[in-house]
Amino acid sequence: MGQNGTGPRGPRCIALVGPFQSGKTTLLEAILTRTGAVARQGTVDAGTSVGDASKEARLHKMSVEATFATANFMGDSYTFIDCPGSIEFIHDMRSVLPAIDAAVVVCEADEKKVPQLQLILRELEDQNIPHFLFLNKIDKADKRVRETIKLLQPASRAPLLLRQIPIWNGDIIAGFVDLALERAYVYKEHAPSAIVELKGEDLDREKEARFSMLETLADHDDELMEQLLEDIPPPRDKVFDDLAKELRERIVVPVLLGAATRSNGVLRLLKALRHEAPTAAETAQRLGVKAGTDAVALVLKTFHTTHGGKMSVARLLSGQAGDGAIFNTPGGEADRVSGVFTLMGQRFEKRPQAVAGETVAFGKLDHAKTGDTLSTAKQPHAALAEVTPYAPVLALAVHAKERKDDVKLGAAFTKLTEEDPSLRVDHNAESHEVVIWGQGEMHLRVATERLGDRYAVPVSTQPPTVGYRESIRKPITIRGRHKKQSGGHGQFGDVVVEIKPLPRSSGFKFEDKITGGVVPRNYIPAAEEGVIDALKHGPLGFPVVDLAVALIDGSFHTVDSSDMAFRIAGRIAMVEGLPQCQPVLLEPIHLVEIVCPSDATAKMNAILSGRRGHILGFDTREGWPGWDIVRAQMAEAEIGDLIIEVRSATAGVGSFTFKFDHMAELTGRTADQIVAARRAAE
Ligand SMILES: Nc1nc2c(ncn2[C@@H]2O[C@H](COP(=O)(O)OP(=O)(O)OP(=O)(O)O)[C@@H](O)[C@H]2O)c(=O)[nH]1
Ligand SMILES: [Mg+2]
Repeated sequence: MGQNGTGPRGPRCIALVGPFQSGKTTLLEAILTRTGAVARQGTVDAGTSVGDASKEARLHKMSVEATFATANFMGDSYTFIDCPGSIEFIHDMRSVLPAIDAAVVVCEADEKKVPQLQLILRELEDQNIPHFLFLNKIDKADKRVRETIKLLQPASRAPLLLRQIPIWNGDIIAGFVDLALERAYVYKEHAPSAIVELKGEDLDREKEARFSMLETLADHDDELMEQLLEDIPPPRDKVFDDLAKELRERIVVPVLLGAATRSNGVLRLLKALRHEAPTAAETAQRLGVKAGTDAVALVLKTFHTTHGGKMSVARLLSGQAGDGAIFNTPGGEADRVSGVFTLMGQRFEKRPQAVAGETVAFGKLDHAKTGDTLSTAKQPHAALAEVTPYAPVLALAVHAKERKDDVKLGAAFTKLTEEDPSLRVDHNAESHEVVIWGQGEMHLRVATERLGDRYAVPVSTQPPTVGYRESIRKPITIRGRHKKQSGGHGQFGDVVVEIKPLPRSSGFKFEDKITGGVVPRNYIPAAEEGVIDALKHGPLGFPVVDLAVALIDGSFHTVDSSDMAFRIAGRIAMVEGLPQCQPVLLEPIHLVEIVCPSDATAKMNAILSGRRGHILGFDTREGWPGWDIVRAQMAEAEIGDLIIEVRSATAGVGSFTFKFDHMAELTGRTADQIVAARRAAE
């Protein structure tokens, strides 16, 4: 298949990915303008882009979810997916990757963004997705492109293959030479570049750069290697075939240049996608979908729209699906399509049935979730992909500002987590808080904004309650007596208990050591209940753990004793006894593992120490050259907003996981403050 091949190649699906703020949304805008899908190129800064059209994206001037837009280019339909660059919203990118034909990694010549680039390339490498690099913001270039490639190369496992070299006019890049076509172009603002004659010094540089490109290609093509060694100019079609083949096999990462704001380099990018990216049929093959009459689709994103209800954006990988089609979900439910739509950012346009390769929104699939493989066959189709969200790192307790909205809030949470599976909502039975877990500060901010704006439930938030406990350090024996004589029937219960500390994680043990029936058998469970009542809220204000209580003595009254009286007596013994047992605060300690670029490791150590962390050591991160992993034990209270510091010390790429390890005693000023805060809150 050469560059001159014409005729339609079928629908494509291409993701625009890359580090934060590298120009993905701007590039989408340029592509939509170039292909005639929009009349005038909008900008992110003026809030007129198709990509960042949601209220939250406009507000923060950044992409906060995947945006889909379908355009036509040379007779084929292309759906572009503008993915957010921030690691906090990376799940939207990870969810769409399995179904795309190729990705365009938009990046810039910025050393600080190399770890982010590495993170994104790793996702593509792990999922075997062919990808181009689009070196954007070339209008601001202050380095030689070759130097930039050297800077970026460590982020990629496959060699970066320079496909174009710049033509400099003084300090400004005025155009480029396409090394495959051997043609020179000068950039025109918002218009296709003009072909110019390739001559002089540019011609010499072209020869050298082209040779270097061919050498890299020849590493995997013996025939080409021979031609190079024998100085035979390889035919142009052969070069294009090799470029396409090595891209698809992910042997190389072709690099194209451009400036999205000026629409420079966009047409060449589109042509490269047209000629070199795998077709939908090839992608279906990669995913193991057999071509057939049954429709098979992968759900890439779920939206809840105000007017159209639930929309499931899916790529159809085989067959056809129109209004009324019935999809089987992995859960075995039958979902009926109610409307098929083409997407243009926030706009959904009704259209006839979709065919294999197209990316569309299906209306009102009640059960389908993001990540589901849907099929119209009788049996559910094997899952084409499984994308598990990263473990969340930040939590907020959320409640509706007005009580009447509580039910509405529950429904809103369901929709919110359907739209974004990397959010998790937990109900804390102990603190009665609803806690929303997410991937970072901005992620949670956007989630709470959406609750207010999209779902009309204004909420307030606060840091979630830490699971403190308390225990005792000294044993004691104490009597609890409940006696009341009011009118007719009295109440009488009387117990003596021995309270004693137990080792950590022992919980609570109750022992019945009554002899001679001084407390009748039938009242003993009630006395125990009374003890347990008191443990829910110890003298410091927290649940009491790691102690044993033995019932050793007591007395009763034949008429006035009752379960209730003994329960009260049991509680009295504890309420009076516990404060005398040297109560001590316990706090949850977690094992934390931070991953970060190695140059930030020292900073991580400082952050951990500053937060009462106990550093256990650090290692190089396996399979991640240039990254470290730092392990520490850390109090839950200090982990609360740890991610904010970690991200700011690592240009947004550091992260961590944590799991509960043990409860530890906490004394001194910090403990006093926690107890005082608890008292004040009661
Ligand atoms: N000079 C210059 N600026 C650009 C270019 N492309 C984008 N920008 C600017 O870079 C900033 C970020 O652009 P976006 O398109 O929002 O970047 P993004 O990659 O979509 O950002 P996120 O989605 O938030 O990761 C904006 O201020 C753009 O105007 C370019 O080619 N040249
Ligand atoms: Mg964007």
